[in-house]
Amino acid sequence: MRFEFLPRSAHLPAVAAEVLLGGIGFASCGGPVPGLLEVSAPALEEDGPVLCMLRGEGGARQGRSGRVCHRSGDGFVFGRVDIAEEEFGADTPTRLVEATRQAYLAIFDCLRDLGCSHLARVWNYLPRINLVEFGEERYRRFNAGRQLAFEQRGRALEGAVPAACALGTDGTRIEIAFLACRDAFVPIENPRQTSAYRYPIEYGERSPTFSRAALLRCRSGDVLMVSGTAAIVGHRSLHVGDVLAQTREAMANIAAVLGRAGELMGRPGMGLSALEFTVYLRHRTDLAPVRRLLQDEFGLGQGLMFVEADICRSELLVEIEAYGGGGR
Ligand code: 3EB
Repeated sequence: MRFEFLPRSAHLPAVAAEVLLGGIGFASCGGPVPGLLEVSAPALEEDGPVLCMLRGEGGARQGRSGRVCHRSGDGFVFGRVDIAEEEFGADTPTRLVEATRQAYLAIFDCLRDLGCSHLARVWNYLPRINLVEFGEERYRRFNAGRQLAFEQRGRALEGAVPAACALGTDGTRIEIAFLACRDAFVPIENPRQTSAYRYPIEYGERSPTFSRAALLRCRSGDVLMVSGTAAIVGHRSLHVGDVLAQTREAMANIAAVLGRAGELMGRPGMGLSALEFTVYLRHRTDLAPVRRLLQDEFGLGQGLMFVEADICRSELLVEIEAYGGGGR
């Protein structure tokens, strides 16, 4: 199994007919394709990748469990769920909490039905993530709903929690995709960062339930999924207002996660050049300078996908996630 980035020009239905387990497509990726979560955030480069695709090792079976559409095969499930908050009535301080909680309960119930209980990676996209409503930022209410669902299904709130990302969109629905596995994965934390599940209360009553990376043991080789990573050291945001310094700090965080993954596996970890990166930018005008920095200072060129999206703290301008391994 492996992740693969594809450009707009790829013939998606043909790709899907092969061994596509699932994927995340950014507007406008040319879908709809079975298994694909189409996210209401635009990919920024006309000739660059628009799709983060997960290629399986065998045929995939497709199904539905409640609100969740899923494709499964070979001990893995990729699924997606989207929910309109309006389904939960008039807007109140708890409506987003409830919508998020229901989305996650649907995921957990789907995993129980499929006998694939280890939730390894979640992609979270949320309309107007930084908007303060009823005196609290929407991201924090999202965190409350997410953590409540983990708690109510008796799941761990620390340790073996999924790698994740959480971004803001201009869309109208909460859009979530996930990857789960039959066998346990290796959760990885970052020695430079406070674990998100232990962030102090100043970041919200219920902390974000995610790990810094997840390592999957696959037949074709280990697959590493690095969570959305920003310029946070300890629990504080650094370099406010400076997108280039934030990009360098985020890359230093990813390098630290790679180092930690290597330590846990007892051998040299993957290098940055073995990864593909999705770079979320709050402002599309930052695309050229950030791309240049990643090229000049980190030697990256291929395997970069840029997406315009809001980051989950209003002072953060960039968030970077990465995928690697899995063989061909
Ligand atoms: C952070 O490190 C930055 O809420 O699922 C990164 C990855 C971030 C995942 C999430 C949030 C999430 O806190 C934001």
